[in-house]
Amino acid sequence: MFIDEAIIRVKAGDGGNGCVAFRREKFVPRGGPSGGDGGKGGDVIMESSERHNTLVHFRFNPEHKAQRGRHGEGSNKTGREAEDVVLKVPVGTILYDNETGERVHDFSCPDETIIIARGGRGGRGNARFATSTHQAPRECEPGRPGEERAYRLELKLLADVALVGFPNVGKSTLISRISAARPKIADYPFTTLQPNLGVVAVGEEPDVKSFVVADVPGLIEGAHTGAGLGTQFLRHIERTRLLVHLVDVSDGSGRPDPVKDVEVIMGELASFGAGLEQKPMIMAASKIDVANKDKLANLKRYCKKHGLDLFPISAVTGKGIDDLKYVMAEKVEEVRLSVPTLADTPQQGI
Ligand SMILES: Nc1nc2c(ncn2[C@@H]2O[C@H](COP(=O)(O)OP(=O)(O)OP(=O)(O)O)[C@@H](O)[C@H]2O)c(=O)[nH]1
Ligand SMILES: [Mg+2]
Repeated sequence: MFIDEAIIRVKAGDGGNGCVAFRREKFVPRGGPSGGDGGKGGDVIMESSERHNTLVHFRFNPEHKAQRGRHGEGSNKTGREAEDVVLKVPVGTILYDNETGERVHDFSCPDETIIIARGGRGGRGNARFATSTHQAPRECEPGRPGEERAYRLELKLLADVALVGFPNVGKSTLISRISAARPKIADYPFTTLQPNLGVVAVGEEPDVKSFVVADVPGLIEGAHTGAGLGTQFLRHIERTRLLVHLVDVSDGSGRPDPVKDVEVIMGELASFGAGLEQKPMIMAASKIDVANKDKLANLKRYCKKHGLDLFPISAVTGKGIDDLKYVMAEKVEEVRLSVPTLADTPQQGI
C-alpha cells in the first residue's frame, strides 16, 4: 500500500487579556469600571479539499499557528477576535493524534471542516466584575492559552499520472528522477513487476503543486489478452487522470520503429475497453542523450499529425525533465478541475 504521511504541530491563538480601566469624564465623578474583555484567539481548522492530492505541502511547512486575540481596552472595548488558520488536506486524509495515536477524523468528503486546535477565550475586563457592593473592581482575567497539539496525517495515495510504454523505455528511471521513489532499474524488459508510486512536487512555496505518478510495468503487444504482465496493470491506469507515454528513440532500443511502438501501445490501451485511449496523454521521447535522429524525427512527425504534445527527455542527463514535470502538473490540475467526480471514487492505493 502506498501511503503519504506528515506530522504537524499546531498552536491556536491565545485569548487577549481583559483590561482594567475606569471611566474618566469631566462631569462624572467616580465613573465606573470600563475595562473591556480580550478577544478570542484564532482556531486552527482543517478542511478537506479536492484541489489537493498529497500531503507534500506539510513537509515543507509542518508548523502552523493562529494569532492571539487583541487585548481588551478602556471604554468597554472588547479586543478583536483573531482570524482562524485553515489547513487544507486532500479528501481521504486520516487525522491521528500524534501523542496517543488515536484516530481523530477521517476526511471522506470534500469541504469537511473540523477545529484541530481551539483558540483561547479572551479574559474578562474589570467591568465584568462590578457588583453593587464591589463598585470599583481592579481585577481582570488574562486570556486563556490556545490549544497546542501534534497530529499525524495519513493518506492512501491514488495515482494522478501513469507512465506507460514498452518495457525498458525508461519509466522507472523517470520516476526516480522526478520523485523520491527508488524502483529497480535495469537494462532488460520487465524489470518492474509491481507499480511504483512517487509524489512529485513542482514549483516553490507557497505555490507548490503536487501529484502522484505511477510507474506501471511495461506493456507489450497482446497485453490486453494477457501477454507479458497482462491486464493486471491496465486496471490501475484506469483510475489515473493523465497518461505519459514514453517512447524509446535511442539507437540501442532494439525496436526499429517508434511510430509502430506508439501504435501498438495505443492499440493495447483501446483494446482494454475502459476508454483508456481517450485519457489525456502526453508523449515523451525518452533517452534523447543517445537518440537516433531518424527515430526522433519520425516520432515528432507522427505526434504533430495526431495533435499530441511531445517532450524529448533524458532521465539520465535531466534534459527536458523540468518542462515535462510542469506540463504534467498543469494537465493534472486542469483535469482535476474539469472532472471533479473523479475525486468521489474511493481512495485506493494501487
Ligand atoms: N542513455 C539513457 N539510458 C536510459 C535513460 N532512461 C533509462 N535508461 C536506461 O534504460 C534501461 C531501462 O530503464 P528502466 O527505467 O528500468 O525502464 P522501464 O521502462 O522501467 O522498464 P520495465 O520496468 O522493464 O518496463 C536502464 O538501463 C536505464 O539505465 C535515458 O534517458 N538515457
Ligand atoms: Mg521499470
